[in-house]
Amino acid sequence: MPNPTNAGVTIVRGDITEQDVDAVVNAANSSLLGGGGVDGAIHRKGGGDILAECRELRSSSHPDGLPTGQAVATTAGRLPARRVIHTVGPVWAKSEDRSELLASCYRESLRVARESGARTVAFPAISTGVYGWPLDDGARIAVATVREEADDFDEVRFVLFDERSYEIFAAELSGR
Ligand code: AR6
Repeated sequence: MPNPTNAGVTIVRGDITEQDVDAVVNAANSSLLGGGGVDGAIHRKGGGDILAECRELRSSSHPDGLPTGQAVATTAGRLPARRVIHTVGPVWAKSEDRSELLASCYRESLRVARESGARTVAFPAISTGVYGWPLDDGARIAVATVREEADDFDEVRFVLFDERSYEIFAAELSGR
């Protein structure tokens, strides 16, 4: 059932690496070995333990990389969060509707969060940076998907890095 009241769904303007929550979600790529944007910031600030665990996951459960739309958890190293959940967003494509893959990132991240006992989770705006997803559509998918799952958590927080993405997510959450 969708959660029409946004109970437990919050929004802040800020940096995902500074969130003191049970789990922060990383907008990773399928290599799990780091990159730019959110991914770069998480590995830089979190330190080498996260990368070491990612390498282990690659050699054990995901030798071909993590498929788009899926999620895995690691330690959070030096970050204030307890866990990092790495998910791989779809690259935006005009010729193909990949919305279900983007929704899957939010859904699967929350499934992994739930399995690891997390009560508070923070998300960046997956795929809306390097992967080129239009912000308004990315916000619509993010909010709709998280609302369906938020009852299982004390808080699911959207962390938006810049004013424009904050405004777009805020408008989506308030139904404007
Ligand atoms: N905290 C919160 N949001 C941030 C931060 C931060 N520290 N830094 C950037 N953003 P992106 P993607 C915003 O590019 O589109 C990487 O190289 C940013 O403004 O991080 O899913 C990976 O390795 C944007 O709105 O992720 C992949 O190869 C949003 O976070 C690829 O980028 C997502 O931007 C993934 O691309």
